[in-house]
Amino acid sequence: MISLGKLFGKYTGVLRRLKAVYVINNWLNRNHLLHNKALYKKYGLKRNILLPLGSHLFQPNPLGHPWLDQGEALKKMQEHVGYKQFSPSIQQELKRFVEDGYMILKGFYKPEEVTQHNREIELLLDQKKVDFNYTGRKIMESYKYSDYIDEHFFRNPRLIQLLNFVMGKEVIPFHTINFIKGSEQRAHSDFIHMSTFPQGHLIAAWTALEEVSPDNGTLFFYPKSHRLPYLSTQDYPSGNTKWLIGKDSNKRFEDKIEEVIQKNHLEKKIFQGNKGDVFVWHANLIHGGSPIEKPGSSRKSMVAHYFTKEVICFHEISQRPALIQPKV
Ligand SMILES: O=C(O)CCC(=O)C(=O)O
Repeated sequence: MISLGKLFGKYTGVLRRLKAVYVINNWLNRNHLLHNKALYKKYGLKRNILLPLGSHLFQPNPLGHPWLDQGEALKKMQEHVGYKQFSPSIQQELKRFVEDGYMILKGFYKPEEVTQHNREIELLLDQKKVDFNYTGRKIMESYKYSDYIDEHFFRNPRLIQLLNFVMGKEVIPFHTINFIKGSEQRAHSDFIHMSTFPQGHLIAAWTALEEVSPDNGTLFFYPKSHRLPYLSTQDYPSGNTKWLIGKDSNKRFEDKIEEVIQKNHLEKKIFQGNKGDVFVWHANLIHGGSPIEKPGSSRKSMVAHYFTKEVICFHEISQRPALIQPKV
């Protein structure tokens, strides 16, 4: 499948900002957008499926949020027959997800599974099947080239079962990002990058593929920030025009998030995972990567993002419909 996304992997120039380029990419990948016809109809959106897409085209619909973002979520969850299938420790984490916006799954993967995962990444890099993208830190979509990563991690049945329960719908595995060193990414919420209508139908699972410490760059996050309003490109000066994505839109979004953190006096926490631990976060949880205190340290990790079925999936920051592609 032709994908400008792949060609663009290392490209940082002005074409990245041209909405027309994305429309061409949408046309080239139109088979992966056809399902949107029925969804646009369902949600009353009169728009060609190839055109740019953003939050400004939708009327907010809180009734469409996932069940655990609705009133009395804790009570409803604890009464749900599915809740009882989970161990007491997972049940505790599920409560934490509702109240604080994240879950910690200690020792979710065995050390030997993680060792094998790391071997697969090394091999894929050696064989040049994957590479770092333009950020210099992210290896996108390793699952497409490794059955092991796909089946044991991205589509791990125990993980999928848990995510389906949390989201109250079947999840759609969207993509994976591997890191060899810490991201040092500023505070953000993923929802601006992977957006849905109705809002909130996204969840992320981050796996520590080696021990994480301040030396190699922990994850940081702000408990309860998931309950703040979702931010869109209309909530900060994105610089978007009819034809272009704003030059510093992402930087300005992250500046806005800083403001939100200050204004709401959010408390920062860090996660120092061990090899095989999984940290799951809510679509709107503010998080990022702490600075690497010991230069040159590795911090192997993988984050996987999951949309849910029956919602419109897009990228608010670049105003694109999401291309949900099968494995090649
Ligand atoms: O791995 C990290 O350091 C942060 C990753 C992250 O913020 C993200 O994937 O959204």
